[in-house]
Amino acid sequence: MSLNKIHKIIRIILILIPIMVLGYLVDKELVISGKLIVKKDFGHGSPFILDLLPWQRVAEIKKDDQGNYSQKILDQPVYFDLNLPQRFDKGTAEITYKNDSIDCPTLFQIGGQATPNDWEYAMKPLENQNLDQLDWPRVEENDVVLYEREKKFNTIDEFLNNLPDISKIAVYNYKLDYDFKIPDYKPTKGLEIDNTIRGRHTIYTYIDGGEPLDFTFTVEDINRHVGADPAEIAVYKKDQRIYNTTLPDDGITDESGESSEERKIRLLPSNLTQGTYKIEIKASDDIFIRNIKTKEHLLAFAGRLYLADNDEYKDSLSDIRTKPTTVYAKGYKIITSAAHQTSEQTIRINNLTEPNDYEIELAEAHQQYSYYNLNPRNIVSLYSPKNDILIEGDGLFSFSKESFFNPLLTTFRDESELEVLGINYVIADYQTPKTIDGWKVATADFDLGRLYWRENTLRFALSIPDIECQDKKIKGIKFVLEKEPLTWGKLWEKIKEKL
Ligand SMILES: [Ca+2]
Repeated sequence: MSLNKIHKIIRIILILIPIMVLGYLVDKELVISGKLIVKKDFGHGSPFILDLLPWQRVAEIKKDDQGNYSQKILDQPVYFDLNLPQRFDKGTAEITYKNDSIDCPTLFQIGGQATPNDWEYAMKPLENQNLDQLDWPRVEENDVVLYEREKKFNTIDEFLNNLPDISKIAVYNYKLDYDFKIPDYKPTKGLEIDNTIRGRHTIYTYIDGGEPLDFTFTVEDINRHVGADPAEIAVYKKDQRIYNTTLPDDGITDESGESSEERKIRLLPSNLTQGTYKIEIKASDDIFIRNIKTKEHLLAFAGRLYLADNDEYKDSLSDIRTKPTTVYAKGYKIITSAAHQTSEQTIRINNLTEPNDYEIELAEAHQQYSYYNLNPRNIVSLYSPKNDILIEGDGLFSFSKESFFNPLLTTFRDESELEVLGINYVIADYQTPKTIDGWKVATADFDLGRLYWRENTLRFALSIPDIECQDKKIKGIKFVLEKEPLTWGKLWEKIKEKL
């Protein structure tokens, strides 16, 4: 080879290197293929998947005899950030972990933060041993599994097209499209709730074809906390938002504790068809709903009910009532807590005549006290002498037996409950984790467009509700991220943006 030729080759190489480096950097930034895989093992840091937080809830990272690094979770939930060069449309999370010394069936979930509120996560199952242990005949298609007490359907479609009575179906991580109808429903003159409730609530109601959906909320803002307190009320049919209205802040944004005049907000969407409607009230704890008047007579609060008729608020609300309240509740777990020291009290479940009737002493404010309903088919009464308590749970609450109704599907929890509830079918979007070299590998898919992005960062939570009775170590976190691949035209636009 002549010297000239060698010079030429060197020159070409010298030109190619910066082009390749530039290409690599551009691809890293723009992800031209549309696909990016990021991983964290616990032996090394990752620029994409940050450490588990808060540090108090995780042990030190340890290396085992096989050279695997892992981190034990001491308390839950723990969080981590996924820090990406840009936004993606879809993501599959893959968690590699071990369950050691388990004394309870494990439930392990991952959630993506879904709104700016740091408590709102879209949760997906990683492992549910209660479901893994269900030994009914099953039909599996793609990621969906249908369990049948007695074999009847051969495909998922056959089941969906011939849907049995929804009271016989339990769902798990599955959105079942169904219409809840009350066959003998008759409109009445409506109802009025003259109890004060505080902050955000979700209400279910029911109308027939000719009946209007008509609600009037009387609202007061007690201005205990700094900031504006708008109240947004939205109406949903199935998951579709069909109406919303906002009551702006009362104009007082300091924490004077001075309440403004009562204001009314009316909800009257038109042209609605028969069925169940969900009313979501988004408001801070400064917002007190003093009264609800409606043309409907079925009205159930879901998940949360904050009773507020207590002297605690008499400086702000001179006409606050302090009469005891009875709430009717259905659900497996009912959690109560006193909001202040002055409202520490003893709650009564039912009349104390049956073995499952109960008294719950709310001995300490803010502490949660749980009641487990052994027969979740039954409605229990919950008597609060002083109010100013937060009632939470997986079920529904109402202020009278007559207004109670349950339009919701049963969520699968464990097999023992299925018999009591008369459930014959369980449908789930779920896959049992694989076991590889003694470690479990579980995946969950996310529609990243539905999660809350801060710049190019997403936050995830790992939830293990029964952490006390198990020992869980995480060895790896991986994400497969996807978006539309970049075409040459789009690529040029992106490059121009960067220039
Ligand atoms: Ca205000």
